[in-house]
Amino acid sequence: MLTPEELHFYEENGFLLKKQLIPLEWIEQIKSEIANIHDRMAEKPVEGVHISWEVYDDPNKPKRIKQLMHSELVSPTLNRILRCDAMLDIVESLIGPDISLYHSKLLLKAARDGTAVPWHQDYAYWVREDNRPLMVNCQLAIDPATKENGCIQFIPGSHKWGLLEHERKQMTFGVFLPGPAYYYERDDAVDVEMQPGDGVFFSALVIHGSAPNTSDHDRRMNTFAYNVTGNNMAQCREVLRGRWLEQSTDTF
Ligand SMILES: O=C(O)CCC(=O)C(=O)O
Repeated sequence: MLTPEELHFYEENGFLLKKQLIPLEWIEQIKSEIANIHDRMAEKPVEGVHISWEVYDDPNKPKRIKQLMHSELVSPTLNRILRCDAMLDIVESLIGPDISLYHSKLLLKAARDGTAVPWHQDYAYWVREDNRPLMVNCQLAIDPATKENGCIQFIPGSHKWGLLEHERKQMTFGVFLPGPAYYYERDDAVDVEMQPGDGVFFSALVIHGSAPNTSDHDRRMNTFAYNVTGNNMAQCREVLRGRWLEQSTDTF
């Protein structure tokens, strides 16, 4: 559970870093479960998993995954983590006791080749009439995340600005805030550097993005997105905790 100070920080800033959220043994298991994932997915897709590939001008570059949606289907340990008490206790502090899985995705910003994520609010993707902006994300570090390899960045307090107008393009992370470029450095942004096992929780409305990976080190992260059960139920994958669990048939 979160301390009153941590809750206050989240309410004021729209994000909160929890150091050592998940034990390192579990992170090592994830690493072995996703070893060679780029080549494996290029060779043989897994049913139910949706891959967004990096797009390069250079046709000789190897195929690299930008985002792997429904990562719980490729990593049993991610599937275990998304429902573990260490995770759900914090989610409960942030959105209450009725928790559903919205989705789980790997963000595999590959060494040298991983591209930027433009500034956006997740709710710009998720907004629907039957979907209030109640969701919370947890981005879990599998590798160290640094400024050089493109750690996540937030605009503190921007979750209080409401949903802003976004531009839309037919591409992965194709919903983004208008600006001088797809991604650009902002003076009002804070970098959240992380060690393996750390997790950063953030609101559906906080503005975030990340720079390209200019280092020789992969920046593999997994974002778990949780929703209040009953809020846009059609988009949720599974009821995880709360009074709805007994009533539900588990998956949707
Ligand atoms: O991978 C990143 O740096 C950003 C990911 C993101 O936008 C998200 O998890 O919602």
